[in-house]
This record gives sequence, C-alpha cells and structure tokens, in this order.
Amino acid sequence: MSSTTLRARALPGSMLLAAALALSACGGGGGFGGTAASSPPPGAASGAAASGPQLSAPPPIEGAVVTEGESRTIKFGIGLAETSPQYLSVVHFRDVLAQRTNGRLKVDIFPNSQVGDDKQMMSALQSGSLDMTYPSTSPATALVPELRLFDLPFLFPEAEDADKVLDGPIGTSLLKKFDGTGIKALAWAENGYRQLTNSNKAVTTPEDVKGLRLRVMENPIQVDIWKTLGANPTSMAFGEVFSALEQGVVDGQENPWATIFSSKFNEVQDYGSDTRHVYTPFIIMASQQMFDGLSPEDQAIVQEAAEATRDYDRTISREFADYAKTQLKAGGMNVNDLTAEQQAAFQEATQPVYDKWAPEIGSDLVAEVQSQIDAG
Ligand code: KDG
Repeated sequence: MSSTTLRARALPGSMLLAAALALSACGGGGGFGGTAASSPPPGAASGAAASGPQLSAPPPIEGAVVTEGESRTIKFGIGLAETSPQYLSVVHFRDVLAQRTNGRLKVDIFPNSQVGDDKQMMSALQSGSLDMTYPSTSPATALVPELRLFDLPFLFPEAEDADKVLDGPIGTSLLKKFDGTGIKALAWAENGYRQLTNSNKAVTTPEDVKGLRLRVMENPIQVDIWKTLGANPTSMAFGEVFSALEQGVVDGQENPWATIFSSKFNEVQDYGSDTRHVYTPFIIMASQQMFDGLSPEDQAIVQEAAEATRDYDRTISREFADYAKTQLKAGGMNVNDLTAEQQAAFQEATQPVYDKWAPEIGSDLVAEVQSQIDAG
C-alpha cells in the first residue's frame, strides 16, 4: 500500500428540505449578444407550487444601499441550464446587486453554455468581452494548477468538509492565485458530488467500468481516474455532452445529480450510479478589467453579492441533489446506490491516482487539506 493512507470514508449524508417551488425553464437567447434568459419572476423562489423541487427561498438581502455611482449591465455566462441551482443562485446575485445599488448594476444571465464553454468564458473574462462566469474548478487548472486538488478522487467525505477547506485559509489563498491572470476570483460555490451515468449497464464495481467510453471534464486527473479504472475517457466541454451521449459518441458521463436532471441527461442515459467519486467546487469569478472599473463601493457590493450567491447555491444545491435523484428514478432511470464496501472498492481502485497526483499538486497542500478534514 502506498505511503498515502486511504482517505477517511464516510457514508453520504443525505438531507432534503421540503417547501414547494416551480422552477421556470425560461428559454435562453441565441449566441452572445442574444437575449439573456428571462429569469424566474421575482419571488418565484418562495412561491408555492403544485410540483417541482422544494428549495429554500433566497435569504433577505442585507447591506447598505449605494445610490450614487455608474450604471451598467453585467454580462454573466454559465454552462448549466435555467433549471439548475447554479442558475437560481445567479438570479439571487442579480437581485442582490439590483437592491444594493438601487437598480444601477443590472445582470444579464446567459445559461446553457450559449456564450461559450467554461474555458472560452474564462478567456472572455481575461479579454474583457464577458464580465462574469461560474465554472467548475477542473477546467480552470490551466490557470491555477493547485486547483487540481479538487480533482482528487474521494477527497472530501462530506460537503461540509469541503466548505471548511474552501472557506478557510486554504480556499482564500487559492482564490488569490488568480491575481494577475485577468480574472478576479470572488467566491467558491458548489457544483457537488459527481455521479456516473451510462447507457450500457448498472455500475456497482470498478470492474463494471472497464471499456466504458466516458466523457470527462477537460483535466488530466479526470482522464487519469477513468483510465485507471479501465474506462476509455474523452475530455469534452460541457456544452457538447448531451449530443455526444445522444449520438452514442460516448457511453456515459459523470456529473452531480442536479446537473444530470437539469440538463436532461436521463433522456439519453439509462443507468445512474451514486459513486460520489469527486466533489467539484464552482468558482464565481469576474473579469479583472470589469472589476477594476467599478468604484470601491460597488466592488464591495459585488464581492458581498458573490458571497451571498455562494451561500444560497450551497443551500439549494444540497436540497436539489436528492430531489433530482428521486425524479430521475421516478422517470425510469435505473439509479443504484453503492454500499460502503462497494464505494471503498472504488476508493481503493483510484488510490494510485491520488498517490500519483498528490505530490504533483503539492504534498504539503494535500496534507494540510487532509488534516483539516481529519480534524472534523
Ligand atoms: O457552468 C459549469 C459547467 O459549465 C460545467 O463546469 C459543469 O461539472 C461540469 C462539467 O461536467 O463540465
């Protein structure tokens, strides 16, 4: 056995709050410069509805209102659909800015990768042609290699372990590593635990993965995880995943249940396995050019709005996860959990990935994260 001990194992906690919300799937516009998605009507998050996920309403918006200052519309692109927790949290971001600036700062939201994939949107921030985006950490590792930390399999036993690391000195220092890249990294948020789907068979053991053609995020550790398990991984931008599954270019993919449901992958995938093999954070980020052009007062408001977005996203992401999994099963997807022993077999089988990449990422950083997790 390698020097690195097996990470702490934990059975997934699963909670689900229940109030009622209809998630409006508003149509998005065309390419960039097209019409921004119309957001759910204000207050929709707290409205009762006959069906739909039961999510907490956004918290009350607090903080001083700054009336004086420039007016502008912030162009905010994301990869996920309007029915995703990510989108709803950007709606909250929009509402916080509107209230705290008395309507001066507006936000046009462009979902569904319509203004580009994660990498394209990040380079648009660097050039100043897009103002904000909210990608997974995995495609951002070319800019900040230390973010590969979050591609390590089975690193965080529970989401609260991730919160502790991300909201502490380690997370703060990782956000600062974007300084000088043309991107202002404002806050973390939650994409969530990744689950495996495919169109061939139920997966309960590493053996079942052998030979599966899988789409993975554009990141060498993601490729390595599935190669190590005997699959045939292909890196691909998120916006191409649905059609690749539909056309049989790949057999499967891996994403949180919320994404699998909100992006309708169940329409082209028959099997889902609760593997929880990686916890992926999101990063809420702005163009440095845009951010530097704001007054100090408006910079503070954008920063505080991003932190409010983080908090709300985490709340509804965790509420939505169990709802999405339940809906996928009800809709006919063959969804299986893994026993603790089965999950341990995946953790054991991916230990070589952890052992290979931890020193590359930084043994001290990985050890510091591990000790924070172990400290409970
Ligand atoms: O907006 C985020 C998406 O573009 C993407 O990062 C989601 O986890 C994701 C994936 O699989 O690419």
